[in-house]
Amino acid sequence: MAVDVLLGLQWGDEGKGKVVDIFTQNYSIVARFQGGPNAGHTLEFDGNKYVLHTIPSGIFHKGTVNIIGNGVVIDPVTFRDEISKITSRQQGVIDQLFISRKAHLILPTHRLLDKSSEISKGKSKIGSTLKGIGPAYMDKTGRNGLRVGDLESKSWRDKYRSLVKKHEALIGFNTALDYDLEALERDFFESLKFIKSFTFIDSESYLHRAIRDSKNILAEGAQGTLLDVDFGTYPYVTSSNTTVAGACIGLGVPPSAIVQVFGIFKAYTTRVGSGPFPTELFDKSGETLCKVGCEFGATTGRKRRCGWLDLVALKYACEVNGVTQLIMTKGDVLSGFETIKVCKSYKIKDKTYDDFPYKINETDIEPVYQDFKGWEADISKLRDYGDLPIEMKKYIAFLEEKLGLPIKIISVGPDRSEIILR
Ligand code: 2SA
Ligand code: GDP
Ligand code: MG
Repeated sequence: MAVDVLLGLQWGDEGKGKVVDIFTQNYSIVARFQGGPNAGHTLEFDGNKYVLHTIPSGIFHKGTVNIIGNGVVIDPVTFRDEISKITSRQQGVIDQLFISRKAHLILPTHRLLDKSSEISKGKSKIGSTLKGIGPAYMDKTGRNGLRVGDLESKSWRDKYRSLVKKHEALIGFNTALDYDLEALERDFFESLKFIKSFTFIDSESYLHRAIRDSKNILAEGAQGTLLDVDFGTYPYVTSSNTTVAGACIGLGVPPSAIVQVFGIFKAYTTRVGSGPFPTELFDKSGETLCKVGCEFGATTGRKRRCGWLDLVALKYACEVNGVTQLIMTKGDVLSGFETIKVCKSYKIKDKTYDDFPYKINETDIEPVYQDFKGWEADISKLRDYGDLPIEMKKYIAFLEEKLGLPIKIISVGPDRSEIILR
Protein backbone atom coordinates (compact mmCIF):
# COMPACT_ATOMS: atom_id res chain seq x y z
CA MET A 1 0.00 0.00 0.00
CA ALA A 2 2.75 2.39 0.90
CA VAL A 3 6.42 3.03 1.37
CA ASP A 4 7.43 4.21 4.82
CA VAL A 5 10.98 5.35 5.51
CA LEU A 6 12.95 4.99 8.73
CA LEU A 7 16.11 7.06 8.91
CA GLY A 8 18.58 8.55 11.38
CA LEU A 9 18.34 12.21 12.36
CA GLN A 10 21.81 12.64 13.87
CA TRP A 11 25.29 11.30 13.01
CA GLY A 12 24.12 7.69 12.84
CA ASP A 13 23.81 4.92 15.45
CA GLU A 14 20.44 6.16 16.69
CA GLY A 15 19.18 2.58 17.00
CA LYS A 16 17.78 2.13 13.48
CA GLY A 17 18.47 -1.61 13.40
CA LYS A 18 16.61 -2.28 16.62
CA VAL A 19 13.51 -0.33 15.58
CA VAL A 20 13.39 -1.67 12.00
CA ASP A 21 13.45 -5.18 13.49
CA ILE A 22 10.45 -4.30 15.69
CA PHE A 23 8.57 -2.59 12.84
CA THR A 24 9.10 -5.47 10.40
CA GLN A 25 5.99 -7.33 11.58
CA ASN A 26 3.94 -4.57 9.86
CA TYR A 27 5.70 -4.82 6.49
CA SER A 28 5.94 -7.33 3.63
CA ILE A 29 9.25 -5.91 2.45
CA VAL A 30 12.20 -4.21 4.16
CA ALA A 31 14.66 -2.52 1.79
CA ARG A 32 18.02 -0.84 2.50
CA PHE A 33 18.53 2.20 0.28
CA GLN A 34 22.08 3.48 0.74
CA GLY A 35 25.43 3.02 2.43
CA GLY A 36 27.16 -0.31 2.68
CA PRO A 37 29.41 -2.19 5.08
CA ASN A 38 30.29 1.05 6.87
CA ALA A 39 26.91 0.72 8.63
CA GLY A 40 26.51 -1.29 11.81
CA HIS A 41 22.90 -1.95 12.78
CA THR A 42 22.54 -3.80 16.07
CA LEU A 43 19.63 -6.10 16.95
CA GLU A 44 19.18 -7.89 20.25
CA PHE A 45 16.61 -10.56 21.04
CA ASP A 46 16.38 -13.93 22.84
CA GLY A 47 19.71 -13.23 24.54
CA ASN A 48 21.52 -12.88 21.17
CA LYS A 49 23.14 -9.83 19.62
CA TYR A 50 23.52 -9.40 15.86
CA VAL A 51 25.28 -6.61 13.98
CA LEU A 52 24.14 -6.14 10.38
CA HIS A 53 26.16 -4.15 7.85
CA THR A 54 24.66 -4.63 4.38
CA ILE A 55 21.72 -6.89 5.15
CA PRO A 56 18.42 -5.15 5.98
CA SER A 57 17.28 -5.34 9.60
CA GLY A 58 14.05 -7.17 8.74
CA ILE A 59 16.05 -10.34 8.04
CA PHE A 60 15.04 -12.23 11.18
CA HIS A 61 11.34 -12.24 10.32
CA LYS A 62 10.51 -15.25 8.17
CA GLY A 63 7.98 -14.34 5.51
CA THR A 64 9.31 -10.81 5.05
CA VAL A 65 11.25 -10.10 1.88
CA ASN A 66 14.50 -8.20 2.46
CA ILE A 67 16.04 -6.24 -0.40
CA ILE A 68 19.47 -4.68 -0.77
CA GLY A 69 18.57 -1.73 -3.00
CA ASN A 70 20.37 -0.19 -5.95
CA GLY A 71 21.61 2.68 -3.78
CA VAL A 72 23.69 0.35 -1.60
CA VAL A 73 27.35 -0.45 -2.25
CA ILE A 74 28.17 -4.10 -1.55
CA ASP A 75 31.49 -5.63 -0.63
CA PRO A 76 31.09 -9.34 -1.47
CA VAL A 77 33.76 -10.22 1.13
CA THR A 78 32.03 -8.57 4.10
CA PHE A 79 28.64 -9.71 2.74
CA ARG A 80 29.77 -13.35 2.84
CA ASP A 81 31.12 -12.97 6.39
CA GLU A 82 27.95 -11.24 7.53
CA ILE A 83 25.73 -13.96 6.10
CA SER A 84 27.82 -16.71 7.67
CA LYS A 85 27.58 -15.03 11.09
CA ILE A 86 23.80 -14.89 11.04
CA THR A 87 23.12 -18.26 9.41
CA SER A 88 25.31 -20.06 11.94
CA ARG A 89 22.75 -19.04 14.58
CA GLN A 90 19.48 -18.61 12.65
CA GLN A 91 18.43 -21.08 9.98
CA GLY A 92 16.37 -20.19 6.92
CA VAL A 93 16.42 -16.44 7.41
CA ILE A 94 18.15 -15.60 4.13
CA ASP A 95 15.77 -17.44 1.80
CA GLN A 96 13.94 -14.20 1.08
CA LEU A 97 16.97 -11.91 0.68
CA PHE A 98 17.26 -10.35 -2.77
CA ILE A 99 19.94 -8.08 -4.20
CA SER A 100 19.44 -5.30 -6.74
CA ARG A 101 21.32 -5.80 -10.01
CA LYS A 102 22.00 -2.06 -9.98
CA ALA A 103 23.78 -2.04 -6.60
CA HIS A 104 27.45 -1.19 -7.03
CA LEU A 105 30.31 -3.44 -5.95
CA ILE A 106 33.11 -2.49 -3.61
CA LEU A 107 36.37 -3.93 -4.94
CA PRO A 108 39.49 -4.62 -2.84
CA THR A 109 41.15 -1.64 -4.53
CA HIS A 110 38.30 0.62 -3.35
CA ARG A 111 39.29 -0.24 0.21
CA LEU A 112 42.93 0.53 -0.57
CA LEU A 113 41.97 3.85 -2.16
CA ASP A 114 39.93 4.73 0.92
CA LYS A 115 42.95 4.12 3.11
CA SER A 116 45.23 6.00 0.75
CA SER A 117 42.92 9.02 0.74
CA GLU A 118 42.76 9.10 4.53
CA ILE A 119 46.55 8.81 4.86
CA SER A 120 47.04 11.69 2.45
CA LYS A 121 44.57 13.91 4.32
CA GLY A 122 46.60 13.55 7.53
CA LYS A 123 45.07 15.47 10.43
CA SER A 124 42.04 16.50 8.40
CA LYS A 125 41.05 12.91 7.62
CA ILE A 126 37.32 12.16 7.46
CA GLY A 127 37.50 9.31 9.95
CA SER A 128 36.19 6.85 7.37
CA THR A 129 35.38 3.28 8.38
CA LEU A 130 37.85 2.36 5.57
CA LYS A 131 35.32 0.03 3.97
CA GLY A 132 35.84 1.53 0.51
CA ILE A 133 32.56 3.46 0.54
CA GLY A 134 33.82 6.81 -0.81
CA PRO A 135 35.86 5.37 -3.70
CA ALA A 136 33.00 2.99 -4.69
CA TYR A 137 30.49 5.87 -4.87
CA MET A 138 33.09 7.96 -6.71
CA ASP A 139 33.29 5.26 -9.38
CA LYS A 140 29.49 5.13 -9.47
CA THR A 141 29.07 8.85 -10.13
CA GLY A 142 32.22 8.88 -12.29
CA ARG A 143 30.50 6.21 -14.43
CA ASN A 144 33.26 3.66 -13.96
CA GLY A 145 31.59 1.43 -11.39
CA LEU A 146 30.86 -2.29 -11.53
CA ARG A 147 27.41 -3.41 -10.58
CA VAL A 148 26.01 -6.65 -9.20
CA GLY A 149 24.34 -7.23 -12.58
CA ASP A 150 27.78 -7.20 -14.24
CA LEU A 151 28.56 -10.45 -12.45
CA GLU A 152 26.05 -12.10 -14.79
CA SER A 153 27.93 -10.89 -17.87
CA LYS A 154 30.72 -12.70 -19.75
CA SER A 155 32.78 -9.53 -19.98
CA TRP A 156 32.87 -9.15 -16.18
CA ARG A 157 36.57 -10.06 -15.82
CA ASP A 158 37.61 -7.54 -18.49
CA LYS A 159 35.58 -4.79 -16.83
CA TYR A 160 37.10 -5.69 -13.48
CA ARG A 161 40.68 -5.67 -14.82
CA SER A 162 40.30 -2.37 -16.58
CA LEU A 163 38.91 -0.67 -13.44
CA VAL A 164 41.58 -2.18 -11.20
CA LYS A 165 44.27 -0.93 -13.60
CA LYS A 166 42.98 2.62 -13.08
CA HIS A 167 42.92 2.12 -9.32
CA GLU A 168 46.47 0.72 -9.23
CA ALA A 169 47.76 3.82 -10.96
CA LEU A 170 46.16 5.96 -8.24
CA ILE A 171 47.27 3.75 -5.36
CA GLY A 172 50.83 3.78 -6.71
CA PHE A 173 51.14 7.43 -5.72
CA ASN A 174 50.92 6.54 -2.05
CA THR A 175 54.13 4.92 -0.94
CA ALA A 176 52.92 4.72 2.69
CA LEU A 177 50.36 2.08 1.73
CA ASP A 178 51.35 -1.50 2.40
CA TYR A 179 49.19 -4.18 0.75
CA ASP A 180 49.03 -7.59 -0.89
CA LEU A 181 46.54 -7.19 -3.72
CA GLU A 182 46.86 -10.81 -4.82
CA ALA A 183 45.71 -12.09 -1.43
CA LEU A 184 42.87 -9.55 -1.33
CA GLU A 185 41.77 -10.59 -4.82
CA ARG A 186 41.83 -14.30 -3.96
CA ASP A 187 39.40 -13.64 -1.12
CA PHE A 188 37.32 -11.33 -3.32
CA PHE A 189 36.92 -13.87 -6.11
CA GLU A 190 36.02 -16.61 -3.62
CA SER A 191 33.32 -14.36 -2.16
CA LEU A 192 31.93 -13.66 -5.64
CA LYS A 193 31.05 -17.34 -5.98
CA PHE A 194 29.11 -16.99 -2.75
CA ILE A 195 27.22 -13.83 -3.61
CA LYS A 196 26.26 -15.33 -6.98
CA SER A 197 24.26 -17.98 -5.12
CA PHE A 198 21.79 -15.21 -4.16
CA THR A 199 18.92 -13.99 -6.32
CA PHE A 200 19.67 -10.78 -8.19
CA ILE A 201 16.59 -8.77 -9.11
CA ASP A 202 15.56 -5.57 -10.83
CA SER A 203 14.55 -4.27 -7.44
CA GLU A 204 12.81 -1.12 -8.65
CA SER A 205 10.41 -3.21 -10.80
CA TYR A 206 9.94 -5.64 -7.91
CA LEU A 207 9.00 -2.72 -5.63
CA HIS A 208 6.71 -1.13 -8.23
CA ARG A 209 4.83 -4.43 -8.45
CA ALA A 210 4.65 -4.62 -4.67
CA ILE A 211 3.20 -1.08 -4.52
CA ARG A 212 0.59 -2.03 -7.16
CA ASP A 213 -0.23 -5.15 -5.10
CA SER A 214 -0.84 -2.97 -2.02
CA LYS A 215 2.10 -4.37 -0.07
CA ASN A 216 3.68 -2.39 2.75
CA ILE A 217 7.34 -1.53 2.27
CA LEU A 218 9.76 -0.18 4.86
CA ALA A 219 12.82 1.65 3.51
CA GLU A 220 15.75 1.44 5.94
CA GLY A 221 18.34 4.18 6.03
CA ALA A 222 21.94 3.92 7.20
CA GLN A 223 24.19 6.51 8.93
CA GLY A 224 22.24 9.70 9.65
CA THR A 225 21.07 13.03 8.24
CA LEU A 226 24.14 14.95 9.43
CA LEU A 227 26.31 12.53 7.43
CA ASP A 228 24.35 13.15 4.21
CA VAL A 229 26.71 14.10 1.37
CA ASP A 230 24.58 17.17 0.54
CA PHE A 231 23.01 18.22 3.84
CA GLY A 232 25.47 16.91 6.41
CA THR A 233 28.55 18.51 7.91
CA TYR A 234 30.46 18.39 4.61
CA PRO A 235 33.22 17.29 4.02
CA TYR A 236 32.91 15.21 7.20
CA VAL A 237 30.10 13.08 5.81
CA THR A 238 29.61 9.76 4.09
CA SER A 239 29.31 9.50 0.30
CA SER A 240 25.58 8.84 -0.07
CA ASN A 241 22.28 10.61 0.53
CA THR A 242 21.13 9.40 3.92
CA THR A 243 18.03 11.62 3.85
CA VAL A 244 14.51 10.82 2.64
CA ALA A 245 15.27 11.61 -1.01
CA GLY A 246 17.93 8.90 -0.81
CA ALA A 247 15.14 6.36 -0.38
CA CYS A 248 13.64 7.37 -3.75
CA ILE A 249 17.01 7.28 -5.50
CA GLY A 250 18.25 4.18 -3.71
CA LEU A 251 15.15 2.11 -4.39
CA GLY A 252 13.56 3.69 -7.47
CA VAL A 253 10.29 4.49 -5.71
CA PRO A 254 8.52 7.80 -6.37
CA PRO A 255 8.15 10.45 -3.64
CA SER A 256 4.37 10.15 -3.99
CA ALA A 257 4.57 6.55 -2.69
CA ILE A 258 6.08 7.67 0.62
CA VAL A 259 3.63 8.00 3.50
CA GLN A 260 5.36 7.93 6.89
CA VAL A 261 8.86 9.21 7.54
CA PHE A 262 10.04 7.83 10.88
CA GLY A 263 12.87 9.95 12.21
CA ILE A 264 14.93 8.31 14.91
CA PHE A 265 17.20 10.08 17.39
CA LYS A 266 19.08 9.39 20.60
CA ALA A 267 18.10 11.30 23.74
CA TYR A 268 21.65 12.72 23.54
CA THR A 269 24.11 12.94 20.64
CA THR A 270 27.02 10.84 19.42
CA ARG A 271 29.40 11.05 16.52
CA VAL A 272 32.12 8.65 15.37
CA GLY A 273 34.82 9.94 13.04
CA SER A 274 36.02 13.50 12.51
CA GLY A 275 34.06 16.71 12.04
CA PRO A 276 32.20 19.40 13.94
CA PHE A 277 30.07 18.47 16.95
CA PRO A 278 28.92 21.62 18.78
CA THR A 279 27.52 19.90 21.89
CA GLU A 280 30.41 17.46 22.33
CA LEU A 281 31.38 16.90 25.97
CA PHE A 282 34.97 16.47 27.11
CA ASP A 283 34.11 16.05 30.80
CA LYS A 284 32.78 13.44 33.20
CA SER A 285 29.24 13.67 31.73
CA GLY A 286 30.59 12.77 28.28
CA GLU A 287 32.46 9.82 29.73
CA THR A 288 29.32 8.63 31.54
CA LEU A 289 27.25 8.81 28.33
CA CYS A 290 29.90 6.77 26.52
CA LYS A 291 30.20 4.19 29.29
CA VAL A 292 26.52 3.75 30.13
CA GLY A 293 25.44 3.97 26.48
CA CYS A 294 28.19 1.52 25.37
CA GLU A 295 29.10 4.02 22.67
CA PHE A 296 31.54 2.11 20.49
CA GLY A 297 31.31 1.73 16.71
CA ALA A 298 29.28 -1.31 15.71
CA THR A 299 31.52 -1.83 12.66
CA THR A 300 34.96 -0.60 13.71
CA GLY A 301 34.78 -0.64 17.53
CA ARG A 302 35.93 3.01 17.61
CA LYS A 303 34.93 5.07 20.63
CA ARG A 304 32.03 7.36 19.79
CA ARG A 305 32.22 11.01 20.81
CA CYS A 306 29.31 11.95 23.10
CA GLY A 307 27.43 15.15 23.90
CA TRP A 308 24.06 16.66 24.80
CA LEU A 309 21.08 16.68 22.51
CA ASP A 310 21.31 19.37 19.81
CA LEU A 311 17.88 20.75 18.87
CA VAL A 312 19.25 23.08 16.18
CA ALA A 313 20.60 20.08 14.29
CA LEU A 314 17.60 17.90 15.11
CA LYS A 315 15.07 20.44 13.87
CA TYR A 316 17.05 20.84 10.65
CA ALA A 317 17.06 17.06 10.20
CA CYS A 318 13.27 16.88 10.73
CA GLU A 319 12.76 19.54 8.08
CA VAL A 320 15.13 18.09 5.48
CA ASN A 321 13.34 14.74 5.77
CA GLY A 322 9.74 15.83 6.28
CA VAL A 323 9.58 13.62 9.36
CA THR A 324 6.04 12.62 10.33
CA GLN A 325 6.80 10.74 13.58
CA LEU A 326 9.71 10.72 15.97
CA ILE A 327 11.31 7.79 17.73
CA MET A 328 13.57 8.49 20.71
CA THR A 329 16.12 5.90 21.87
CA LYS A 330 18.51 5.55 24.78
CA GLY A 331 16.58 7.74 27.25
CA ASP A 332 17.56 5.05 29.78
CA VAL A 333 21.19 6.17 29.43
CA LEU A 334 20.23 9.57 30.90
CA SER A 335 18.97 8.01 34.15
CA GLY A 336 21.13 9.14 37.08
CA PHE A 337 22.16 12.54 35.68
CA GLU A 338 21.38 15.35 38.11
CA THR A 339 21.04 17.84 35.25
CA ILE A 340 20.41 17.16 31.59
CA LYS A 341 21.15 19.85 29.00
CA VAL A 342 19.59 20.51 25.60
CA CYS A 343 21.08 22.90 23.04
CA LYS A 344 18.42 25.37 21.81
CA SER A 345 20.57 27.60 19.60
CA TYR A 346 24.17 28.30 18.61
CA LYS A 347 26.20 31.42 19.24
CA ILE A 348 28.94 32.21 16.72
CA LYS A 349 30.87 35.43 17.31
CA ASP A 350 27.97 37.00 19.31
CA LYS A 351 25.44 36.11 16.62
CA THR A 352 22.71 33.61 17.55
CA TYR A 353 21.69 30.91 15.09
CA ASP A 354 18.41 29.00 15.40
CA ASP A 355 18.85 27.47 11.95
CA PHE A 356 21.62 24.99 11.18
CA PRO A 357 24.35 27.27 9.78
CA TYR A 358 26.72 26.79 6.84
CA LYS A 359 29.39 27.90 9.30
CA ILE A 360 28.99 24.68 11.30
CA ASN A 361 32.65 23.85 10.67
CA GLU A 362 33.84 26.85 12.67
CA THR A 363 35.43 25.99 15.96
CA ASP A 364 33.97 28.85 17.97
CA ILE A 365 30.35 27.67 18.04
CA GLU A 366 28.95 28.07 21.51
CA PRO A 367 25.83 26.01 22.28
CA VAL A 368 23.09 27.82 24.22
CA TYR A 369 21.64 25.29 26.65
CA GLN A 370 18.42 24.82 28.56
CA ASP A 371 18.79 22.76 31.74
CA PHE A 372 16.43 19.99 32.81
CA LYS A 373 16.23 18.23 36.14
CA GLY A 374 17.29 14.61 35.75
CA TRP A 375 15.76 11.44 37.18
CA GLU A 376 17.16 8.53 39.16
CA ALA A 377 14.82 5.67 38.22
CA ASP A 378 15.91 2.77 36.01
CA ILE A 379 13.36 3.03 33.20
CA SER A 380 14.44 -0.02 31.20
CA LYS A 381 11.72 -2.26 32.66
CA LEU A 382 8.92 0.22 31.97
CA ARG A 383 6.51 -0.42 29.10
CA ASP A 384 3.85 2.27 29.70
CA TYR A 385 4.45 5.92 28.98
CA GLY A 386 2.45 6.85 32.07
CA ASP A 387 5.00 5.12 34.33
CA LEU A 388 7.98 7.22 33.16
CA PRO A 389 9.44 9.68 35.70
CA ILE A 390 7.78 13.10 35.56
CA GLU A 391 11.14 14.72 34.78
CA MET A 392 11.56 12.55 31.68
CA LYS A 393 8.03 13.37 30.55
CA LYS A 394 8.89 17.07 30.85
CA TYR A 395 12.03 16.50 28.77
CA ILE A 396 9.99 14.68 26.09
CA ALA A 397 7.22 17.34 26.08
CA PHE A 398 9.84 20.07 25.57
CA LEU A 399 11.34 18.26 22.58
CA GLU A 400 7.92 17.67 21.04
CA GLU A 401 7.03 21.30 21.44
CA LYS A 402 10.30 22.57 19.95
CA LEU A 403 10.27 20.10 17.07
CA GLY A 404 6.53 20.33 16.43
CA LEU A 405 6.29 16.56 16.08
CA PRO A 406 5.05 13.70 18.26
CA ILE A 407 7.51 11.26 19.82
CA LYS A 408 5.48 8.10 19.29
CA ILE A 409 8.03 5.50 20.34
CA ILE A 410 10.49 5.52 23.20
CA SER A 411 13.18 2.86 23.32
CA VAL A 412 14.45 2.12 26.83
CA GLY A 413 17.10 -0.54 26.24
CA PRO A 414 18.89 -2.48 23.48
CA ASP A 415 16.58 -5.52 23.51
CA ARG A 416 13.66 -5.93 21.11
CA SER A 417 11.31 -6.02 24.13
CA GLU A 418 12.57 -2.76 25.65
CA ILE A 419 10.19 -0.34 23.98
CA ILE A 420 7.31 1.99 24.90
CA LEU A 421 4.65 2.62 22.26
CA ARG A 422 2.37 5.61 22.86
P1 2SA B 1 32.71 6.25 5.46
O1 2SA B 1 33.14 4.95 6.03
O2 2SA B 1 33.66 6.75 4.41
O3 2SA B 1 31.29 6.28 5.03
O4 2SA B 1 32.86 7.32 6.68
C1 2SA B 1 32.54 8.68 6.49
C2 2SA B 1 31.98 9.27 7.77
O5 2SA B 1 30.74 8.61 8.07
C3 2SA B 1 30.80 8.07 9.35
N1 2SA B 1 30.09 6.77 9.39
C4 2SA B 1 29.38 6.38 10.44
N2 2SA B 1 28.98 7.06 11.55
C5 2SA B 1 28.27 6.35 12.46
N3 2SA B 1 28.03 4.99 12.36
C6 2SA B 1 28.44 4.31 11.28
N4 2SA B 1 28.48 2.96 11.30
C7 2SA B 1 29.31 2.27 12.33
C8 2SA B 1 28.50 2.07 13.61
C9 2SA B 1 30.58 3.08 12.55
C10 2SA B 1 31.76 2.38 13.24
O6 2SA B 1 27.37 1.62 13.47
O7 2SA B 1 28.97 2.34 14.71
O8 2SA B 1 31.69 1.22 13.62
O9 2SA B 1 32.79 3.06 13.40
C11 2SA B 1 29.08 5.02 10.23
N5 2SA B 1 29.54 4.67 9.01
C12 2SA B 1 30.15 5.76 8.51
C13 2SA B 1 32.29 7.81 9.60
O10 2SA B 1 32.58 7.65 10.96
C14 2SA B 1 32.89 9.05 8.97
O11 2SA B 1 32.75 10.12 9.86
P1 GDP C 1 22.09 1.98 14.20
O1 GDP C 1 23.29 2.09 13.36
O2 GDP C 1 21.24 3.20 14.15
O3 GDP C 1 21.29 0.73 13.96
O4 GDP C 1 22.60 1.90 15.73
P2 GDP C 1 23.84 1.02 16.29
O5 GDP C 1 23.46 -0.40 16.33
O6 GDP C 1 25.09 1.39 15.58
O7 GDP C 1 23.98 1.66 17.75
C1 GDP C 1 22.93 1.70 18.64
C2 GDP C 1 23.36 0.95 19.90
O8 GDP C 1 22.47 1.25 20.96
C3 GDP C 1 23.31 -0.55 19.74
O9 GDP C 1 24.30 -1.12 20.56
C4 GDP C 1 21.93 -0.91 20.25
O10 GDP C 1 21.87 -2.25 20.75
C5 GDP C 1 21.77 0.08 21.37
N1 GDP C 1 20.40 0.55 21.65
C6 GDP C 1 19.37 0.76 20.79
N2 GDP C 1 18.32 1.32 21.44
C7 GDP C 1 18.71 1.45 22.72
C8 GDP C 1 18.08 2.00 23.89
O11 GDP C 1 16.95 2.49 23.87
N3 GDP C 1 18.80 1.99 25.05
C9 GDP C 1 20.05 1.48 25.12
N4 GDP C 1 20.69 1.51 26.29
N5 GDP C 1 20.68 0.95 24.05
C10 GDP C 1 20.01 0.97 22.88
MG1 MG D 1 25.37 2.01 13.58
